[in-house]
Amino acid sequence: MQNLNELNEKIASIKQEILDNADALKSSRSVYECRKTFLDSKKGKIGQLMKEMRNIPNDQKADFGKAVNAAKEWAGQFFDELDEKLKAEEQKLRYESEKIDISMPAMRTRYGNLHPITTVRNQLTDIFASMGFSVYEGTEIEKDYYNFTALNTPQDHPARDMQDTFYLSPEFLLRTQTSAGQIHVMESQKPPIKIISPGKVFRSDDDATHSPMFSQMEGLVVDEGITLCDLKGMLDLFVKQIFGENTTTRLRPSYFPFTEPSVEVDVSCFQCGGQGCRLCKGTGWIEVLGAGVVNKKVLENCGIDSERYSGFAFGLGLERIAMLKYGINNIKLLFESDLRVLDQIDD
Ligand code: FA5
Repeated sequence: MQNLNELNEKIASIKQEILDNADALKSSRSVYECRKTFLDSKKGKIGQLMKEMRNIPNDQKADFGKAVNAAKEWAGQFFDELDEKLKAEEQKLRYESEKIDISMPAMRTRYGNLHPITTVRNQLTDIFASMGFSVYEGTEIEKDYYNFTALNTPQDHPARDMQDTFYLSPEFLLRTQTSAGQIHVMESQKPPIKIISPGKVFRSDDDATHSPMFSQMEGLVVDEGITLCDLKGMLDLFVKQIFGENTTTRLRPSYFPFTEPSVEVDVSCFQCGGQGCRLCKGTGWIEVLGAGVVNKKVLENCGIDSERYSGFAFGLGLERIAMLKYGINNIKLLFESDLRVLDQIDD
């Protein structure tokens, strides 16, 4: 380039090129790229015009510089306006796409709930706590002595066959009943004693209503003058709270080595009110727990004066109570953690 005229022609053609390109610029990003093509101080088409300064006669240099700067300013303003317009459109589109309809129904939030066994255990604990019972938690691994011998079930006693036991060694086993806790409590506390002992127990037992691992809750009361009547009165109160006001109890003779006399406790069927239905197998009664008056030999094994003190004990299966309460016909459903089942049981 040799003079101002040539420069003006060049500037005019660059401006025209910018205007021609403008229609194709549809995003602020493309405006940014195009701006660089023309205005980048080193490689831009307008930026490079300044390099021509050295070929221009001295008396035209000032005008040349002004003309290039004016072109720069014009192009800068042109791109700024285009950029502003496109950014405004882009923001509008983004707002449209992110718009939230606050009148739409909310997405359902899933809440967890307690497992039915935990719920039943908490309910029973609350009921017994309100009657003045405190909680003793034993251990799942027990000595044979606490699980059997001290409970008046020595080696080769036929009653050991009633519970198929997982032995860990000749001395240690997985407790088969929370009754083992009775001995620990009576060894360490003096009467009056009033405890419940919930926990997991284990037996080699497996069908629709029996599981190798299940939960029991033991109850033990020892004091002066305790009789079977106290047991019956307490159970009457208990079953009304857990199964409903109209539920009554019935005691049937049974056998446990650690109670004498021993009873099975039935409740009147809370589904049919005693008329007979599928739940109670037409009998009007449902068996819920084993109980009895603490055998004198057990008190003596624990160093308690059996002439002065007497007691009652009971033991129930928490899965059995949960199955009755929630109409579950297979104990496995309680251990499979199938949400379709558990979701239906929310007390
Ligand atoms: C006992 O375990 C006695 N210790 C209960 C007891 C305590 C009697 C104090 C007297 C005084 P039994 O073996 O019947 O008794 O078990 C009690 C309850 O545990 C049963 O009624 C049943 O509901 C539940 N149960 C027994 N075996 C299983 C099993 N394999 N799976 C689920 N529940 C079971």
